[in-house]
Amino acid sequence: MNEARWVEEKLHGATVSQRLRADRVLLDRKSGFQELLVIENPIFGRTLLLDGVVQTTERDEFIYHEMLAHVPLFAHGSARRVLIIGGGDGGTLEEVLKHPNVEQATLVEIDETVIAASREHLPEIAKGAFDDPRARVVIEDGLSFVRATGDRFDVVIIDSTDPQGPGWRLFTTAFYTHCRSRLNPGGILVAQCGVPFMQPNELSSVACRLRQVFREVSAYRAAVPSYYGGDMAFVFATDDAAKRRTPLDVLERRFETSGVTTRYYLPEVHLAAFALPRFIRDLMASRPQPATAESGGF
Ligand code: AG3
Repeated sequence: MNEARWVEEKLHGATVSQRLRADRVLLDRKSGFQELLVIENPIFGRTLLLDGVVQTTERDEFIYHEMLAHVPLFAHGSARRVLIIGGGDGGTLEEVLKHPNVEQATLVEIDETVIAASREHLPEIAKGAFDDPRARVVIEDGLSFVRATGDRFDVVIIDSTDPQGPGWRLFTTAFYTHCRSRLNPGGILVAQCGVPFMQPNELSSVACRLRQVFREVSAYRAAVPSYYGGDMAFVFATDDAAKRRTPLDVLERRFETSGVTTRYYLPEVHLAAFALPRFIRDLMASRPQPATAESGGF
């Protein structure tokens, strides 16, 4: 057995961090884009870190991936074509493909080594989704993909890293503008937006940029234990305000008829997730603060 090693997360500048005991190191390598680390921890199971930041873990990935996929898909109700930007571990892809209405899910990942590492070391996350005939994988930077593609989508899901690494382009107004132009009428875009208590500027900047592009911008949240510091925020943007207000009985009917099985998502959880505590609501409406060293340059 390997000697236990502790891995300290590098995320919130040098101010505070979480540490995970790595009873095994399954992978420790650099790709052309970032550093990949897969460890095994007794609480979280196998855990993927990119550039020292926890991306996903076997034990709590269901919370994040279910909320990222099912909230826009059930709010939409008849999505056939879904675009996932990032998400190389395949967890979002797996949730999206649970929907029988989805005819094709396109996953655009900049770093193919993330997909290879996840398929090898974290097979329980994608659960074979990459082999589903409805899955289409494109290895490309998300911004160039949305700029160039002629395809149209009903839902766009941005399953990115934080803006400090190669994913920074996925936080720009230009990227959101291209995404919107690839959405069919009634389309929805969602994106992970960090932990607002720790990364307030990430949420206020993204909300502000999205508002330049979409008519209706709101946020919802879920606590994901391996993302240190409280609730994670997800932004929800659309030109069709009714999609944000899909009522409970409609969500319940869609959920039941879909046959989708979940461990976190439920129609009631969906609606409740949009109830924002005051400080998060204020962040959605506030001007982003100038970047500091602690905010990771964001
Ligand atoms: N991407 C989101 C990781 C966010 C980490 N941020 C944080 N802890 N504040 C996860 C990719 C999983 N498919």
